[in-house]
Amino acid sequence: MNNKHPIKPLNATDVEEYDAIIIGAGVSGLYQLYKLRELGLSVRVFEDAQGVGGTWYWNRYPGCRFDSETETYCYSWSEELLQEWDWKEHYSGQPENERYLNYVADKFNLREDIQLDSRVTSAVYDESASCWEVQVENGQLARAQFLIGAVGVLSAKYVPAFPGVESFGGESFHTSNWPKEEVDFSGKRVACIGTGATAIQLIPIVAEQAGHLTVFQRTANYAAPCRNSEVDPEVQAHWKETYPAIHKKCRQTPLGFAHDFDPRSALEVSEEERLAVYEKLWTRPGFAKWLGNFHDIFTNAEANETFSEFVRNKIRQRVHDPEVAELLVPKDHLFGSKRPPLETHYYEAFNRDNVKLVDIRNSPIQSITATGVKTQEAEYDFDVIIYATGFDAVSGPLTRIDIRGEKGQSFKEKWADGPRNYLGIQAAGFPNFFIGASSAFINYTVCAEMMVEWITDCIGYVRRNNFSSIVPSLKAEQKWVDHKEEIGSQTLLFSTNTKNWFNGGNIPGKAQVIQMYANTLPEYRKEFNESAANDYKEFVLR
Ligand code: N01
Repeated sequence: MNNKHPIKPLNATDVEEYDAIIIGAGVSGLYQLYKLRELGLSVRVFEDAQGVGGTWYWNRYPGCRFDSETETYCYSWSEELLQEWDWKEHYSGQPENERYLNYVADKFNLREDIQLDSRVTSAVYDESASCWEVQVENGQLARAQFLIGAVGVLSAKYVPAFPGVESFGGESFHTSNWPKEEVDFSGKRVACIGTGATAIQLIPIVAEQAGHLTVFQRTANYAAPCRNSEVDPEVQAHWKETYPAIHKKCRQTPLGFAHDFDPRSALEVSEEERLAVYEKLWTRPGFAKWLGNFHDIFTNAEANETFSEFVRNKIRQRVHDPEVAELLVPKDHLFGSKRPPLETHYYEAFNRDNVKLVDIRNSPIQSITATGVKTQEAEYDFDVIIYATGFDAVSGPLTRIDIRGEKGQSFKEKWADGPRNYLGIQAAGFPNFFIGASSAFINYTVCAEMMVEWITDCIGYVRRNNFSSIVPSLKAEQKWVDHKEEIGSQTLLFSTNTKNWFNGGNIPGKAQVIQMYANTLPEYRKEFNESAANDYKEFVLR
């Protein structure tokens, strides 16, 4: 319960009325607005930020970029947009991604329905009227039959509760709340806490600018070369000619990308052949090393170990100091059991004289002091501390809003032991509330588009048939939760042995369960389609 913003009683007089309210103007929210307007609905989007873009608005730290191939990570839903927009890089950077989403907002006149700087603090379902009443931080109230939480999966930042965080006298930033103005690191003593995908993008750039950079690492990661480059005009033209085929392929591959797994097992070829395959994969850009690899590195630990060891040796070759190299070599998990970060000169940063790696696995951070960081073994002074410490993922962005469903039940309490929903899209007891953030992993854009389109069709069905509400049955929800667990237990990526945001293990005290749906995208789409084709029979329509 958010005491700072107590829920106002329903039936207040100054309440705005819409058909649908969307929380969030990121990749999902913008497309959802476009689709619901197409359906003829009056829509209001409330966005916390001062601009559109979601992830690509907030994460403006140096080095932030797509970790996925640009031509497969952009919107696929407007041929006109695809033809108009020229991408600059194969792994597009944050500034361009933010410009792109602003261009989308302008091109489709979306801004008139978006209210920026408007953080939603609560949403209460009014059973008698089958509608939601939403309260914004400024006290504004709005009601709508449908509520869509397009809040993203990685938007609730996580800062560990180190004692003394507030006492630090220098500048400090969380990577997902980075200032718009350039941060000047020149001559400064900088700390970076965390070595996840975000830190791995940021560290090489800050290392070049800072007087000195100290990196605090708890867990080493398998970072693979991004091999980003500019898009040649011929490639751009080819994309434009073949976008329908590129995006069709993304919709058909297991993980939503234009990569194909090698159908062989890593264990059925000779060691010589296996190494030759790995060397070739290593020269390719992006996720090819992961998603173009032998298929069983996803499911078979022995097969995966052959590639994990290959990557460990690549790290050892790049880092000059053998002790530092060994610290950077992951030994407690397998390659791809977390989404592998893509890097540019990450390991070389640790060869610089002005960069120091501090192992906080064996000597944890005890506190943040007025002047820096205190570990079990030493104290360090800094001018700047960067928290690259990740997110309370998937459930965090929703549970920080006080959402109340039927009979006043709290969404936060319902999800206390992990996400409970049907199809990743609706929760029993919360009619007309749709979770509009990617609930399958890997290519978030492909998944987000699929969910937006399903939600739109579902709302269209409800309205055409004069129903007032739709909500999954408890039975359907339980079946889905069990199914999600079973599918998740079959892949190394979601293994609960590895503590990461996919399984809630990165947040102390958070229930460790699979947060997302680990099935292939075609299977997921089939489940969506079947549900709609069967007149939403797993749902209660009133
Ligand atoms: O967050 P993370 P991230 N003491 O949770 C450390 C997406 N993404 O922002 O591993 C000390 O991966 C933590 O240590 P450990 C992508 O999907 C996409 O980097 O828990 N350290 C870890 O090193 C990615 O998966 C792009 O031991 C602490 C780090 O903080 C997701 O975002 C780019 C700590 C957090 O790593 C999240 O990545 C970047 C503590 N108490 C990110 N608590 C694209 O390119 C945490 N840490 C699209």
